[in-house]
Amino acid sequence: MKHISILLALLFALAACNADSSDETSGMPLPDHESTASDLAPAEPLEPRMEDGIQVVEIEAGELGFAPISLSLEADVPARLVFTRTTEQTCATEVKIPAFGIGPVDLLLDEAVVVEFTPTESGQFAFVCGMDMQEGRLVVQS
Ligand SMILES: [Cu+2]
Repeated sequence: MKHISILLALLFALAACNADSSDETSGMPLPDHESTASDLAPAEPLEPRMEDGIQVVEIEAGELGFAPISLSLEADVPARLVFTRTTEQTCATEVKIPAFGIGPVDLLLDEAVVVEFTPTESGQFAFVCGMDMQEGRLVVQS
């Protein structure tokens, strides 16, 4: 049930974000307006920073889910994802990366939990909470 209220909260947040742009999108043809596409597109995958040859990304598991929700990784380079759960109001008390056989790993409140692996193939892979409901995305490129 928590997922439903989180979803609703997200929808309300999205509706609020879109409210001020409703005037320009109500007309039939979309004006050739540079911000339109990026307003609707999902967030660009976050680039990791390199530390001693390891791609490092910090990921927060908060009330609205994982942040960043999408990150890019280079294939065949070791990756270190540092998860920190910052709320009790989430079911993301575990994380899994099924494509790479990782987890479930416990996410303790306000504790940095390190997940290390080397993505060996390119593609898009999910990292998910223990119940496969909250989800983020790894975009692996070779
Ligand atoms: Cu869940």
